Amino acid sequence: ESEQARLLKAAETFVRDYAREHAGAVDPDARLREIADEVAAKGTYAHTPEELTYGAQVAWRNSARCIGRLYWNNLMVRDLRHLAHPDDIARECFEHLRLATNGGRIRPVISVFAPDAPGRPAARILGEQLVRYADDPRSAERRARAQELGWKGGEEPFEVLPLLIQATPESDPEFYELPEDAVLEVPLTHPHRPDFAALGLRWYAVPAVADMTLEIGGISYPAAPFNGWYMGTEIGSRNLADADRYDQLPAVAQLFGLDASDERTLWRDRALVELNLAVLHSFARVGVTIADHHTESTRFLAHIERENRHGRAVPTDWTWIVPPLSGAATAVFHRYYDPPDPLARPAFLYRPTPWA
Ligand code: HEM
Ligand code: NRG
Repeated sequence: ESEQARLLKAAETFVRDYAREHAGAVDPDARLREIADEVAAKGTYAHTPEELTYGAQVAWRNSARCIGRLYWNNLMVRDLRHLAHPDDIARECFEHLRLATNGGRIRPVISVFAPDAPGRPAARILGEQLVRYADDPRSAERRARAQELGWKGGEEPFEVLPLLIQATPESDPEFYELPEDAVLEVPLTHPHRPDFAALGLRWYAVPAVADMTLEIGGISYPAAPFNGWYMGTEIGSRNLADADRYDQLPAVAQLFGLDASDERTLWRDRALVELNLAVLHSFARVGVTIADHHTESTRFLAHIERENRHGRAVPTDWTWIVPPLSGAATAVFHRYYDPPDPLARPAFLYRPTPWA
């Protein structure tokens, strides 16, 4: 099967889905003839702004690992397909963070930069998220890469890494320090323990995933960073708690005087609760949107009900949806789900390496 045949087939599925969900707004046959002409002439085609918005929103709706999908329809889609140069991408990533941060009232946003074209892959944003810290073991590779490129930093705890943007597989990435006004951070405090602040913990406000490819109607958008808001457990149960991340449970246990010499004191569990409580308390204290895992679980079940009323399944990966704290105490634990469909499109896809 030729590349063009594959593209046309994917476009057909997408355009017909779009038409079905926008009854009367478009004639899919006419639109598909237009796309066929464009593909014959150029080997690719361009989505209309409306198709791009719908495609990005449905990619979110299809994300089987995301508990936050109730608001899929409210994703703000920034059409930046005319931008392909790393300098422009960096500048608009900073603007993305400002728009998403919105003074603390986090808004879900996606910025869609130029797509891959036949024989001409688009630029890549290297690293998992727009904002990451240099001393997070998960970012060791990005930190080393930045330092190789001449970045002077990475000595202090919780230093924000520069963005790395690579224009082509052959060129070196460029690095861009994030402006201070683009990165809102939250110092962690505890509602009943003033000495918690002395742990020196903090986290950033906006989780903006930058290493997944948005695929819509056969077109790949590898530079399409997106964000929602945090669920507290992502920070309190994983980022700061995992032994191969910030590994803070021993320090928290010590602060609270827990007996860490015996697993049966459940010191890990008690430390996890205190840490998660501190995360939720701290974000609320400085007015930054964050969800607790009980509320987000209930919202997700409301999402399933609403989708089912619209005649749609909600493909769901239980192992990612159940929160990493008090799993069985949340509403999402106690049921089965529609199985994830790896072929569902539009989608956010992993890539084994930035250029694969
Ligand atoms: C995964 C929550 C918005 C797409 C997740 C995870 C959580 C979550 C807790 C699991 C992360 C992990 O365990 O590491 C939320 C919340 C949102 C939100 C509370 C608030 C609005 C979004 C948006 C998009 C999105 C706006 C895309 C437009 C995804 C995808 C994954 C995911 C693709 C899977 C990531 C992966 O496989 O690594 N989300 N999300 N989410 N979310 Fe959301
Ligand atoms: N667990 C990761 C973030 C993954 C995506 N989570 C979201 N996405 N909430 C972490 O940094 O902890 N989102 O788009 O809101």
